[in-house]
Amino acid sequence: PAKDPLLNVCMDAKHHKTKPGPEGMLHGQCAPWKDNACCTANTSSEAHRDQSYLYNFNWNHCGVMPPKCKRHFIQDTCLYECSPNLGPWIDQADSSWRRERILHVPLCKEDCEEWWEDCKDYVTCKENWHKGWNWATGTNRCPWGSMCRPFTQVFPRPKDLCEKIWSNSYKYTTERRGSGRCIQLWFDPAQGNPNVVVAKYYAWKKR
Ligand code: FOL
Repeated sequence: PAKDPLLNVCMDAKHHKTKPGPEGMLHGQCAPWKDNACCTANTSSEAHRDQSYLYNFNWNHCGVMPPKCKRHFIQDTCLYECSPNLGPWIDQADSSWRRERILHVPLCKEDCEEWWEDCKDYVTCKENWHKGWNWATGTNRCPWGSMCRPFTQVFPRPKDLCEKIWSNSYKYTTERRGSGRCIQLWFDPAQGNPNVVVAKYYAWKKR
């Protein structure tokens, strides 16, 4: 049978490999993708650094981001850079830094809710972290006129966080982890990558 172009692919973005494949050593939280990944080992290490060269992005733009919150952003970076199972949601991006993006990836309810819960004590000045920063110093700082406000004010509900922060990369769902109907940020690779069947299901639905 012809191979489905929505399955087992990498998006054409800033740091992605052209095709997925095994990576002997992926760093830390990106290790679950090592058997088949769109990221290199180097990208996986950078995903764990503050102001890594990936996007020069500063997580600490309103004070230090607590580790329990930061781990979710690291996991998001690992999924975004490493997952070969996002094909059904790859879309054209009209931007200077990437040709393709992800749009409306159905995120499992628990992954979104735990992310929001663990970041409640943090503070930010922006709802959309893709656009509108002050980059004058080489890293993102809060734009003039914006104020650092509690996460719970900027993102009143988990859905607001997961959908708005990266310009609708994710869609909030009520699907549960393990259902085969939503993408998991977190998984135990001992049972294989649960997102493989999710991509197959949505690729089939799109026919
Ligand atoms: N995670 C997920 N899930 N989806 C994503 O799309 C995603 N993207 C990033 C990281 N994790 C992600 C990349 N993040 C800029 C800001 C953030 C960023 C990449 C680039 C940036 O340079 N913003 C400029 C506008 C650049 C432009 O659009 O031309 C700015 O105005 O702040």
